[in-house]
Formats: sequence, C-alpha cells, structure tokens
Amino acid sequence: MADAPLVGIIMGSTSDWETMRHAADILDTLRVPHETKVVSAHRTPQRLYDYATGAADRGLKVIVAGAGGAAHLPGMAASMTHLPVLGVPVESKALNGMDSLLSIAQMPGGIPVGTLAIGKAGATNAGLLAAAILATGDADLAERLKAWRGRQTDSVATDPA
Ligand code: RP5
Repeated sequence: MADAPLVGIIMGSTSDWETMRHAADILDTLRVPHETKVVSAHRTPQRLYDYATGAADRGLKVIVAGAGGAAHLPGMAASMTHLPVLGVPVESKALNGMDSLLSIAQMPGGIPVGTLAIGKAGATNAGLLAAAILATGDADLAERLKAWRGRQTDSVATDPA
C-alpha cells in the first residue's frame, strides 16, 4: 500500500496542473507522499469545505494551493484548517498572474498563507518549502533535501558560455 499523503496539492482548475505539477515533481524527487486534487473555491465550494476541514484528520501536514485570477482558494483553505497553507499564484492570461499574486498574498492578519512566486518557480518552491517543513521532524527527509540542494549547487557552471 502506498504511504499516506503528507502534502495535499490542490488547484482551482485542471488548467492549473501545468504549473502545479512542478510542486508534485519536487515531492516525487524527495520521496514525500502527496496527493493532487482539483478543488475550486467558486465552482466546487462544498468540495473545498470538505477537503480543508478534513485535511488534518486525514493525516495531511501541509497544503499547497494554486489558483489563478481572483485566487481565493489558498485563503479559503487556510480559513478552514490550522495546517500551513502555501499559495502558488498561477499565471493568468489577462494580468500575467499579478491578480493571482495579490489575491493570495494580501491576506488580512490572522489567517496566513505563505505566498510563493508566480508560476513554475512558485510551484517548485512550494514543493521545496513543504518538504522543508516536514523535514524539521524527519531526519531522513532533511538529508534528502540537503542532498538535492547540494546537487543543485554542483550543477551551477562557473563559466557563462
Ligand atoms: C481559477 O481560474 C483557476 O485556478 C484557474 O487558474 C483559472 C482559470 O480556470 P479555467 O477557466 O481554466 O478552468 O479558478
């Protein structure tokens, strides 16, 4: 049986997957059990309610939520769980993700969402940050994360051409 997921990656639409798969890829690489679901704050509000309120009891430790436009998914998820929520602003067509970024980052004090960069970089970093949070209580994962960082360092060329 596969390990129970520790990270829940949710996104507002199947169209967000092209961005959010980068969070899943990192968690795959670091061997962090995770699940991926489409949960829309405005199209499937009951699904969001059920997901967020049940997340901790199902054993999830971190939620990564990606959305674009009027991106209320991360904030609404955070309002219904005490788990850390990392928000990924998906690059929107109309405003290139600035709308998503501001919607996710500008949470009123009291309900935090850890907001990452727009698009692929944000999704990648959300996966890395979720792993880093879990690694504070998992020495083996901490070693895998340090090794990943070391490989990244080693891959940086000294010469530009
Ligand atoms: C948001 O609207 C989603 O997170 C997505 O980024 C955006 C567009 O969704 P689709 O129209 O592609 O389903 O809710």
